[in-house]
Amino acid sequence: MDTVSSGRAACSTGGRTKKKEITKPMELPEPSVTEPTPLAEPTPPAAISRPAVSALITGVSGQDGSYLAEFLLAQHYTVHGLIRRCSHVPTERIEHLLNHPRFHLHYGDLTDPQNLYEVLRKVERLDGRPPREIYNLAAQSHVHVSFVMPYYTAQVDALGQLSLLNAVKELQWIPHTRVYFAGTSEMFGSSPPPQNEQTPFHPRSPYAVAKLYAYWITVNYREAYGLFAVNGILFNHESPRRHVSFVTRKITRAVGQLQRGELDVLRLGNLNAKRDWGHSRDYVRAMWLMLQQETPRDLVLGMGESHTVREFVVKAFACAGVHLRFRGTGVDEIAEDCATGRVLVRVDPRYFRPSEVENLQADPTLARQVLDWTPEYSFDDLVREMVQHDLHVSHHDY
Ligand code: NAP
Ligand code: G4F
Repeated sequence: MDTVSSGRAACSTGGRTKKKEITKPMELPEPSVTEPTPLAEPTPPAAISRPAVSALITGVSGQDGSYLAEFLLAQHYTVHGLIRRCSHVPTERIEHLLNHPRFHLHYGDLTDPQNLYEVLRKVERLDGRPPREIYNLAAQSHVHVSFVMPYYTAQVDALGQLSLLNAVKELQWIPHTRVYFAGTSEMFGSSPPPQNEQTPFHPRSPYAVAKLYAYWITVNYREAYGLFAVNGILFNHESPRRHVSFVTRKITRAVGQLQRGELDVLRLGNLNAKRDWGHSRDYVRAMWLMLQQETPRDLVLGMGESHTVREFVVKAFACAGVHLRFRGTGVDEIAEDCATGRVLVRVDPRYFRPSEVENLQADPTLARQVLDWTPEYSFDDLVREMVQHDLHVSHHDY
């Protein structure tokens, strides 16, 4: 799979460049991270000018977490982010926010319920009240990796949500706090498209099975305890901040690498898989909208159109002025530059999955009605932005 074959560890910090790792370790600004030893004690709640609204984001260092933090800060929220303690502090996507006066990071891990509970208490102490919104975006989010690490994936993606919901309940925050859970179109798995809120689930990976547990435990806490908790069932969304182990960013990064002579050929798995790809910026806005509704409701969010991986490849290369011609079938399929005949893309079975999700296409009718949500980015806009970014930035691997 991508993370392994590129010589990097399978953990989500693995995609970052060596250059960054060997330079002086990045230091988090002291006041922004809660550490085990007492820091300069934060201003007591009574003395601070109370923020109107505060939110906690788990997975704040990820693609969606970083865009959501930006979005909420722009809406004048105080934003608390849960961040993992790694040997390499994973703040590349949120570096520009680290000195923001309303942005606070707390070390934590979804696999540690006690820690999660303590972080929540700390957030309450800092703000003088519970956060109004919690967005649980943290996950082992790579489908292929979930086949290699199914137990770990279940701990983070399934039990992590249980720990979070339970902490909210134990802290008696249910009347005050709304919870968003990052569900996924992967839960539909082999159910034929278009998929909407009525479509039966048929997960095809340990990742999707774990997310399905989290989906149902969220429904259960809503029904059993009256918690305002919702599942966003989101189809694929991408951006220049997407990790390079996902197919879109792998492709757009390769367009730049091939042009700069840093790569010989792009090796991909299933070119026939279809996905409904949108832009992460549009989707984090929808997450927020879901928590602003009068009643909690699980919703499908997607563009309503799907494209094969092959189509994404063609469009991405075309954005860089390279026109491809495909030849052959199955593992012998290749794509060559029409102008030069150079082979630029090959199929590599190492990227095939033990069980695949072949066709995802959202029917987002309900969400568009309920949330009045219209994506600002088209599929073409998305591909263009990602390619432009990767043509000009060779070192930002995230
Ligand atoms: P991502 O870029 O992979 O980010 C995942 C985040 O979770 C990172 O901040 C990561 O921290 C954190 N994390 C991983 N394991 C953790 C743990 N044990 N404890 C605490 N934090 C942990 O994912 P994304 O694309 O932003 O997606 C956000 C969420 O939406 C995920 O739950 C994903 O499964 C779900 N989702 C995504 C899509 C999509 O197309 N993007 C679609 C549907 C659902 P590090 O930085 O330390 O690795
Ligand atoms: O980019 P992908 O790895 O994303 P996938 O599996 O659809 O999962 C993403 O979207 C989900 C929402 O539907 C999220 F829940 C999940 O967290 C993640 O964000 O793969 C997309 C498709 C697959 O069919 C895969 O088999 O592309 C195919 N593919 C073909 N070649 C490849 C490759 N995928 C990857 N990662 N690498 C390849 O070389």
